[in-house]
Amino acid sequence: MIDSTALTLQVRISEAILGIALIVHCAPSSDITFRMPERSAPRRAGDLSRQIERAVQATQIDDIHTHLYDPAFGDLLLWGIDDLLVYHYLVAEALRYLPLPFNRFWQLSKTQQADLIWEQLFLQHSPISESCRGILTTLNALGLDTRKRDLNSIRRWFAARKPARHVDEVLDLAGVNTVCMTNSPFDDLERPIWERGFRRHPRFKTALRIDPLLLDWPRSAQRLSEWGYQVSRTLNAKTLGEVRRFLEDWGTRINAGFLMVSLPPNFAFPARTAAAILIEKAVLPHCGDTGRPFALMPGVKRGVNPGLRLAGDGVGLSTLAPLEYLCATYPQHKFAVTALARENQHELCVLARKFRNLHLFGCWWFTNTPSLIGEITRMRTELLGLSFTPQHSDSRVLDQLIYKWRHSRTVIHQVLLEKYQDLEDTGWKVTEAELRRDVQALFGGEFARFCNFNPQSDVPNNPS
Ligand code: RAT
Ligand code: ZN
Repeated sequence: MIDSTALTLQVRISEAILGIALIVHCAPSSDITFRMPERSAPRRAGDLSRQIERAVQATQIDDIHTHLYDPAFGDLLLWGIDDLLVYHYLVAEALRYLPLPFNRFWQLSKTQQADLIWEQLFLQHSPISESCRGILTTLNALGLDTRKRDLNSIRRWFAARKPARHVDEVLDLAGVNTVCMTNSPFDDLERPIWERGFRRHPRFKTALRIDPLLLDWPRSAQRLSEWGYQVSRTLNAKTLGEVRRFLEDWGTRINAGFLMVSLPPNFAFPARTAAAILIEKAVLPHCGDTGRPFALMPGVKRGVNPGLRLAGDGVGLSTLAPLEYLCATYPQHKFAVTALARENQHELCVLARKFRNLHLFGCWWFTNTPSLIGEITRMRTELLGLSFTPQHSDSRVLDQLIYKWRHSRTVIHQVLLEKYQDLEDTGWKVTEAELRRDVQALFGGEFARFCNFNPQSDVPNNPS
């Protein structure tokens, strides 16, 4: 006896077969063969998830933007529990609770600030924000017992670490191969170390950061002239030539992989501003000569609340027309971009589809939270496939590499699982070797390809 469910199923199958027969019949004669959707022996979701997890965990990351320093820079390389606690992301959160004038907070020692932040964000309230959770992920991964809530024993544990060994152990624990520093000749603590020279750590790469040069030309003109460059405040041909010499000197001295600048939301290009003139007449010629990409980070409103110091910067929606202009007008140049505003992400993806000299990277700063990494990475894969770099850590404290990458890896795994699951539903099979290849592309391979790619030797852009 056939029950009604089986009967309905049989009718549906017959309808489906009839539908396919009609399509085949009506289709113009071709060598396309039609068949029922492939459903045989699908890989179990658990297996696929494990394979992706293996690829995501095993792939060593090239972290393309951090604020860490080569250990040769001594105290400039921050690490340990107090530096973790006084990270400006946590300062902003703690000062929301602390009944203390900002200047009183800044007068305290680092240890006192850390004590207050621990008290407010970990003991008086549950530490559920991304930055707080990050500290606990880090401590837990390092083998410390977070249940004890004992700040002083955590301090003692770090005090017993040997910095030189700690660096490699943290990088290894974080699954990070190399980190790219943010190197600024305008930083008075950093500059003399470069001038003196030192033996480079092979896992620390360099990027030349030029915010002051572009965003505060009067002050930078003064500094460049102190350093022997013949510049005037007027951006005439001689001055621009000297700025190029400065970029050349520092690009070579630090062996910079690329140049970087963060920009306000209203950045304009082309324009008669010092920033736009310097970009057009010094930065882009330098990048053209050397093949170095220019990384732009639009959307930061500096000093929205200056009393908070480093924690006082905000976000604004950027106009991306200047970026479109740059990509279209300088097809031989390479632009790497991360935008701070969530609302800029979709337009940016569409722009990257139009211009292959544009590489999108990272979920920057306020977008480096699990929910936004998920959203942005999903959108990027849907519009760009694998031709982008989903994340950079922006770590300022060495140990942060552990949590920033643990948290990001988890989200990237989830997004990839969804995407490969969708592929499997079509009958397409991705091998484990292909999964590893794809993850390597996302974790630094694609950025390396972009940096080495020479747009001049290839056919022009072909917008889709
Ligand atoms: O994320 C941060 O730590 C910010 O303070 C900025 O440094 C930002 O990442 C930048 O590079 O300007
Ligand atoms: Zn940064």
